[in-house]
Amino acid sequence: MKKYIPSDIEPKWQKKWEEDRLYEVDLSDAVRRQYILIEFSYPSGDLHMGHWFAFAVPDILARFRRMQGYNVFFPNGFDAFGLPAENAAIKKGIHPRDWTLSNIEKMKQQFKTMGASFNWENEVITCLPEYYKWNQWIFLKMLGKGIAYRGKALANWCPNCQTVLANENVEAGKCWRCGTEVIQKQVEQWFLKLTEYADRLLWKDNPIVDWPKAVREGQNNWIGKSEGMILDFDGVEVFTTRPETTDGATFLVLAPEHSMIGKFTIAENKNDVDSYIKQVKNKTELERKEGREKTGVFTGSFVKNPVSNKEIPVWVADYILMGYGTGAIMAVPYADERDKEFAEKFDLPIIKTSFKAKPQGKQKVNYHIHDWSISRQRYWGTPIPVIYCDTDGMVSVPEKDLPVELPYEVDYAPKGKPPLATAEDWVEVSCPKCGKSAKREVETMDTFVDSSWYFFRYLDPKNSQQIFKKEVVEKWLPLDIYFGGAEHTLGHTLYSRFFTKFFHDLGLISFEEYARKRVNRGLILGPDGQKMSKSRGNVVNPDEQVKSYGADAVRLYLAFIGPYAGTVAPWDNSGLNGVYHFLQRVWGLADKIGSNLQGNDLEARRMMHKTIKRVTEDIEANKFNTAVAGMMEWLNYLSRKDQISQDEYRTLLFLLAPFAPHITEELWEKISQKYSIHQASWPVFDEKSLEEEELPLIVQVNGKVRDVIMIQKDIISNKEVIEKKGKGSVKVAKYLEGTSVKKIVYIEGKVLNFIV
Ligand code: ANZ
Repeated sequence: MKKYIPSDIEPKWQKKWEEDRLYEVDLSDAVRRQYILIEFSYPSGDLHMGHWFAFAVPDILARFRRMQGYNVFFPNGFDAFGLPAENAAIKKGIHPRDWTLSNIEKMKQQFKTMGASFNWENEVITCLPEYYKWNQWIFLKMLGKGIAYRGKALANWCPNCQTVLANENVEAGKCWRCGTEVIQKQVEQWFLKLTEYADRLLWKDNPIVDWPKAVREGQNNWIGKSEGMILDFDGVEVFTTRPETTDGATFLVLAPEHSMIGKFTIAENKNDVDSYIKQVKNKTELERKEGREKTGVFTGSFVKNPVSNKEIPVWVADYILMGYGTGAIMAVPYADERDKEFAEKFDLPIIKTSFKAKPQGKQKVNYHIHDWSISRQRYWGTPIPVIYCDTDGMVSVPEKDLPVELPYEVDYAPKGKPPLATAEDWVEVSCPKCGKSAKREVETMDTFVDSSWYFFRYLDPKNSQQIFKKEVVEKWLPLDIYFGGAEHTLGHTLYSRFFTKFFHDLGLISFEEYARKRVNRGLILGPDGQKMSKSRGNVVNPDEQVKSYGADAVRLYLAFIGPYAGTVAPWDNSGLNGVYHFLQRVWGLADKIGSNLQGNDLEARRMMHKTIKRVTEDIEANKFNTAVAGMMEWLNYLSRKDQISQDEYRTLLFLLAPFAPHITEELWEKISQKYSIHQASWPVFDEKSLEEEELPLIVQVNGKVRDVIMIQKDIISNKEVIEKKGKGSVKVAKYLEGTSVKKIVYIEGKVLNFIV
């Protein structure tokens, strides 16, 4: 047979599969369904090795499930709004829309070289009006229910990007995108009321939903449920989780933003208090929480401790945050570390608490999670569908007028006001209520809104009348499995759960969790063991690897590199070479095909069924690496034989097909003249063939063990043959010599005893 040259076969099959719509799914048939999803990608314009690891490996599971007879839905799309497009536009003068759409085209071509079985016909691209119309629709529903609201809050503000940042987008006090120092600023913004769903978002024991413990705990900590009490100190409300320590409260602390500071500050202290408050302004929440050195200032006033009845001083300090509890605390330096540090620094009394104090107060549950700020002062996002009218105030855009399309012509260079404000023709509208001239909202939505519900839309992406058809969604969701990055533990995967619960409450769906199983994939590092990055020069380009070794080898290598969940492994070219060599051997093995397996070739049969079992169970557990190892071991065994059977070779191809779809299609066609291997049935293992065919049997003479012999399983109940075998043992024969056997006791499969 001619040589294995991947580039001769891969593009050919990719084209044919696409033409034949081989993976097309009938969504009306959900009897044996599997909805397998990978977090969609941002269209950066280049498919890197991280994408290959993210997408090519789960494709193994999708193909395997199809061969098992499941109706598999495996869509793909693009999370296409966001800052990089806008930054590229500012830098290079290309319009964000053009930049994004051409990147998508390029990436789709690259995706095709992977040979993955995506349902592209259900593609979702979030920056297109047919998608973001529904973001706006959801927003209006949320507005109607009070879940979306306009509020003012201290926000992380990036002076360079001119935008509000969510807490998780601030890394060590700096903007995650550009590295600029983040400042604190009071800004009006749109919020989604995550806090209203906080309790329902807490993970409780739920046996039907299989999410990693680290994700569930991470989300629960982020939500941060805390049960305590609100106590009153002369009109100041404090939140405490330790009311039994109230007798030890020796001072009160207000957050620098607290509204009662003015009331408590006496004239002599006013300058100090004002300058302290000013100085705190530039600190981020994180800096205040970590508080290397406690700082604060005395107001000059006192309040009464309701338990000890002592007058205690009122201080202002930035380790108290306005956004949590009531923004005021009773300080118990005897029991609380931070209060102790503060008391020591400012020489405040520390007195023993009885831990028995029982103050009057109200029970209160607090959550650390904040409402989700979703407004961005940027261009490339979903316009928020509200209109401001001098007469009617804020008015929703009527549903029939959706989508509010993003105008193409804007000046998106940062100017301290949102770029949409520069599109005057677009901004000016007539009020839907009174018809007088009014203005559109010029802020856009955080792109995390787009990704909070895209898995619903995949099921019905072209529906222009409804967000989705309930019947289809009820049949296909929750997802059977959701693959993604660990970085989305606090963010995307929680926001999606929130949207799902909101959809549930709207009556759109009957379930409340959108994914039965979540798998956080690992990470492929550069050959130097560092994160791949252009600046380090350690990037392995998948296109080049595919050119040299073929997509099948790259796929197989990525599957083999380690357990899919959590592996962090460096790229290793010799490993890629190794799997390439394996594929070559599979190719060459076709020359050894002889007659079919004979019934008595028990060992060969056992090896085959053992491998089927192993590969099947490993794929099911997302242990693609050990599945590959199983096939390698079997190949070694087969290679040692002069001849292998049709059955063996066919089975090897079937097991390998999800991993290396092109080579197996080619070989399958060669040996069987059939097409397509990807529509063939997954091999089923035969438990019987797995069993060892020999058993150990103890042979005794007068009850004493004289030998242990191996007997074939199929003769186990034939007493005559067993007796002969026993007598045939040299060790046993020694004791039987010169005696006469009076009786033979045989316990089937266990003991043979000669009584002499
Ligand atoms: C007295 C006390 C004694 C407290 C003690 C703790 C230990 P979690 O569990 O996070 O809810 N606190 C309340 N509001 C605060 C704010 N806005 N900024 C900073 N700290 C605040 O913690 C609640 C505890 O954190 C509260 O209980 C309060 O201090 C403090 F031995 O009250 B405690």
